[in-house]
Amino acid sequence: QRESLGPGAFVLRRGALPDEAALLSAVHELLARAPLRHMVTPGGRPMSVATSNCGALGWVSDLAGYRYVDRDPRSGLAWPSLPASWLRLAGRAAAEAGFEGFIPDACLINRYEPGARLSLHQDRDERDHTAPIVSVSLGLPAVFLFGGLARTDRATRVPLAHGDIVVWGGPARLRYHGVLPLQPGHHPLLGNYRINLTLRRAG
Ligand code: MD3
Ligand code: FE
Repeated sequence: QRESLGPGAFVLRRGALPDEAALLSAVHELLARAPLRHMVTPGGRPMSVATSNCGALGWVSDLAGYRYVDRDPRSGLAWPSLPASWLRLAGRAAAEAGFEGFIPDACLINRYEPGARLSLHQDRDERDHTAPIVSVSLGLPAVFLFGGLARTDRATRVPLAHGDIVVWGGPARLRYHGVLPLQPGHHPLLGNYRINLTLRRAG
């Protein structure tokens, strides 16, 4: 049931399906407290993906750069806590992929509407790259681009559907990755959106 995407990267297809209702109700509660927003890249362009966070730390981007901060810059309040059930889900998924003892302290919530995309990048703003990242896909399907350690390495395309969990760690942790523009569609629980949760150890 664990499918390898290469060294250190594993998909647990539909692994979050048993928790879909609880995950979505928690997402909606969290987003009421820390609303989605289109962050601006250091180059000054608003991202097509809308973002929020929960956990002790949250990822932000603005004209000054990318970083993790302990407060939502919009409200000045601490980010909402990471739900305990998400910690358990992330720990269980990481362990299934061979990464024991994963305790995330940050979760990015990314929302894609049709046309939204994420260009190839590395996740290197976390302090310790030995911890894996666990991602949970909800709603409309997307095509994930999985590149190499250099930006110019050829990327493979991985379809990700509602409920899929992916764990990236070890030799996969610093591989370039992105998401192709979301195709329009309708999902019974999320309408025309895709939501991706990425659980990380940032601090
Ligand atoms: C592979 N998000 O928020 S999650 C991101 O679907 C991000 O929203 C995408 O990339 C999304 O930074 C992809 C999967 C993911 C996350 C981190 C990775 C894949 C990764 C780090 C290294 C390699
Ligand atoms: Fe990323």
